[in-house]
Amino acid sequence: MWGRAARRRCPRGLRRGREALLALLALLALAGLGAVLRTRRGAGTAQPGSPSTPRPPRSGRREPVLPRPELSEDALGARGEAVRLPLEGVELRLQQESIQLHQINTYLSDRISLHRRLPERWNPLCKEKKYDFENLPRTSVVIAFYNEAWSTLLRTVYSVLETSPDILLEEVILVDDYSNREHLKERLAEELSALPKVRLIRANKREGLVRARLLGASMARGEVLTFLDCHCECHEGWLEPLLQRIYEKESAVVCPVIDVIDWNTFEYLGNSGEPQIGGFDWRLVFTWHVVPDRERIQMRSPIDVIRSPTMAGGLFAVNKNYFEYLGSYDTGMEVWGGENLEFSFRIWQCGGTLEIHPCSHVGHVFPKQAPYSRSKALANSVRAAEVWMDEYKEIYYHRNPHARMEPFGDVSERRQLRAKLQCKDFKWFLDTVYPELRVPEDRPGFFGMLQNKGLKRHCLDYNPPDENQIEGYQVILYPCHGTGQNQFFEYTSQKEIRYNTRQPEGCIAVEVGTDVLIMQLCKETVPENQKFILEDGSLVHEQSKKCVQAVNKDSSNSFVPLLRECTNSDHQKWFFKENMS
Ligand code: LR7
Ligand code: MN
Repeated sequence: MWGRAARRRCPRGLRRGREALLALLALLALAGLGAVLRTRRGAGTAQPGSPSTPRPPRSGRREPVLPRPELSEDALGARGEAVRLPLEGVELRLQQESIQLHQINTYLSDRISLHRRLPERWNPLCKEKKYDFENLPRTSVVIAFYNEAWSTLLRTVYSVLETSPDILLEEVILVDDYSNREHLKERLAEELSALPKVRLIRANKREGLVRARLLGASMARGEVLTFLDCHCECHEGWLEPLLQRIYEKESAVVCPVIDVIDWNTFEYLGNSGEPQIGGFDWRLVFTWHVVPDRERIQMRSPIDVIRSPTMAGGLFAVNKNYFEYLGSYDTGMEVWGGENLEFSFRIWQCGGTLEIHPCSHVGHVFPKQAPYSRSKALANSVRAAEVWMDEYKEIYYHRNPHARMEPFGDVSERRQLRAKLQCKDFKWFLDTVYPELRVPEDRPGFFGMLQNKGLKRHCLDYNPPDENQIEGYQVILYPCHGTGQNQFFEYTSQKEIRYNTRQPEGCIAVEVGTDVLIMQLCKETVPENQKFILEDGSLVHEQSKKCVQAVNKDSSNSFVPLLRECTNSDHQKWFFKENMS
């Protein structure tokens, strides 16, 4: 059962969940959504499957829905290896244009088979795992897409059909989120109509991925919903572990391991070792990190599920009734972003678990850069913070002063949902689910931009070339911009100057014998070279007893922070500011 609130009110809550979804559907339809709203098969779908509620054994094939067509060994990228086409002239230009348009090398993708095989990327133990095929719940796979390239979209569909056991796959629902590319119109409908179990529905205005997915979910007949992005490739055996886990535990939301497909070479990367789990930093940016020991000692084997504080967002399976009970998604979220952390917080705080199954692998093409505007992500994150983070939302706002100004709409319904489900608070989440995340002190007057007094509006700034590898570069000075990010620092009671908009956190340091400020990773016990004393505006490096000064760089007009003998000059004075006002 589904935890405290659920145990008492589950059937009612369920019905209400469904009513709410139907009401939402009606609303969406009114708003002009869902040109092809077909009636759902019976409003009362089966009760969620679990060992305690056995369903009559089903028959069906364990083989995939479709067989993989023969493919010659030397076909391009036929086994997931990297491909680089030797192009010149017109062809090279076409390839570049395709990258320009999709931020993915779709010129190459179009030349790789839609039915290619993938190299084995799972733990060998996964092959020996047995599944209750006859008893497992069936799933609807829901794939929303917006202006996706032909071959990446079709390869996703074929890979689902060619890797999913027939007996487990109810259907594949493709939701066109009001794309305007020609190839996604009649031609796509025609191509898909020839495929078994595949349905195509179209929004008739741009809904964004949250409402597009919900439109698909509202039509789903399967007991489980499995969401995928529209540029994925499923690895052999990806589906069984997800469904088996949900069969064992209805309130488990289960993600596959996400392997990387290179946007330029279409190489299928990833490994059979231990997967990474999801976290976030205090800007509410999703992060990956290694499995903590506290989790590893709980696992009964290397192929046991791994609990994860958050999910990346696009690829997961959930019992459909449980998804509705949990409040599906926040329909006030637009386009892209934020829904993954919102859902992660909600799963944990409201009694579910979020897990990654090491035996389920799915590849995802990470584009070169975002192919469409994602400016709504900020408002979406604010909605998540406002509903789920309690007073900890301030830590987020400190690092994104602009978020405080962002109009985020009405979240009262989502707060009511939280109350109705009697969800736990964010402190519980941090303490229990994500203890690795340090909670900043953010003492008044000791966080924000660190501005120099002698210069006009110049602030400490750190701009790592690689977001995921922040240590090693020099701290600089830059005109204050007031948007947090690279200019956000926190001075702690442990005398560190923390650069903690990222995970893992950086700490400003000075190597012995040098006078430059560089970034290192923070440590459990603060190293001597990371200690600073901030007093009366002076910033003294404790180990060297020298002061941080804005120093004119080779008599140009630009300044850098360096250690100098203390003089009390304004160029050695620093003060924290929260925003530009
Ligand atoms: O307006 C839109 N309408 C849509 O239907 C915008 C997007 N979409 C579709 C889109 O075509 C795609 O199928 O929604 C899906 C996700 O959009 P992407 O692929 O542009 O997103 P992403 O892969 O860059 O981003 C990740 O974070 C998102 C936050 O909102 C979503 O949760 C994505 O599903 C998620 N992707 C993954 O988790 C795959 C692994 C990436 C990582 C880490
Ligand atoms: Mn994606």
